[in-house]
Amino acid sequence: MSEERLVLCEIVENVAVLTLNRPEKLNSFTRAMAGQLREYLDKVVPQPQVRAVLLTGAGRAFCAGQDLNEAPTEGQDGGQPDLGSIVRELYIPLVTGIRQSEKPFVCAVNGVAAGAGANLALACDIVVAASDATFVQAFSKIGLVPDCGGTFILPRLIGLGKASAITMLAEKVSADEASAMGMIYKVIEKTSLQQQAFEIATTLAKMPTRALGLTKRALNLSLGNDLSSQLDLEAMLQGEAGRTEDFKEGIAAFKEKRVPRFQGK
Ligand code: LHQ
Repeated sequence: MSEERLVLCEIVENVAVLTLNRPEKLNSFTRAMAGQLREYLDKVVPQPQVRAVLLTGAGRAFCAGQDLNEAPTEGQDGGQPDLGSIVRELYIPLVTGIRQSEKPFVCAVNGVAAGAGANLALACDIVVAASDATFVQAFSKIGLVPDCGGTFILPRLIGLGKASAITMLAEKVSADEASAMGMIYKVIEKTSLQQQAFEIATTLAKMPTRALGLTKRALNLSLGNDLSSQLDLEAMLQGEAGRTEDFKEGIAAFKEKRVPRFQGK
């Protein structure tokens, strides 16, 4: 990993706090920054002491997407550029890393989230945004198509009509509008965003981690399943949840009328 810390990572109260850290360039993604985030997703998030993840940005932006100074307009041989290989190498591992992780991800969108930055935020499980944050599907403005799963998740979150409008027009969507259309969970007053987002993450980190992970798996698979497959899947996952220590603790705490102490096992 390079010396420059383009993504900060600290583990606090079982929460891995990942902060995109190129504030002077609105945390836009260079290859190096994407590599550092991927390394944390691969090596830190799976650690047992990490029971929730909080993703946010340093400075006034969450993330302005791909660093356009690093976006090639021609290939190495002077021919056509291959942006598809950049998407495959840099971005697909980030989105799959978030979606396939069985840890809950909270995203605190602290300012503008544009292009790949917007869709990376939407890949997280619980997305909260500062009252002055904005979301821009900036791709069409530069002749590109949405990536990072935007064409998958947006129609599911906000419906095909609104997804078509915001991706084609590339208009800024305010945090309030994003919340009203179901794109994000909620809007938080700017000054308390980080504290409240951290509280959501620590709440998750004290919950039955395996059950949350299995819930995420069920929600992921629901996007492609029919009802009967999903009902079978739920039965299978309930079987797995029922074999966890946290289930035993949850039932014991209920019977003893006390607060459960979940261990994430
Ligand atoms: C930036 C960027 C940026 C570099 C602001 N890059 N410097 C996948 C595969 C391969 C190739 C291409 O892309 C992709 C996926 C994608 O993500 S495509 C979409 C890429 N992102 C964009 O098109 C967004 C470009 N940025 C903007 O539209 C605006 O900067 C937004 C709306 C994000 C914020 O506007 P303002 O608040 O007015 O800030 P600003 O424009 O003044 O930017 C501040 C600085 O950040 C400025 O640098 P400077 O040295 O002049 O102060 C910008 O150049 C820099 N910056 N975004 N993506």
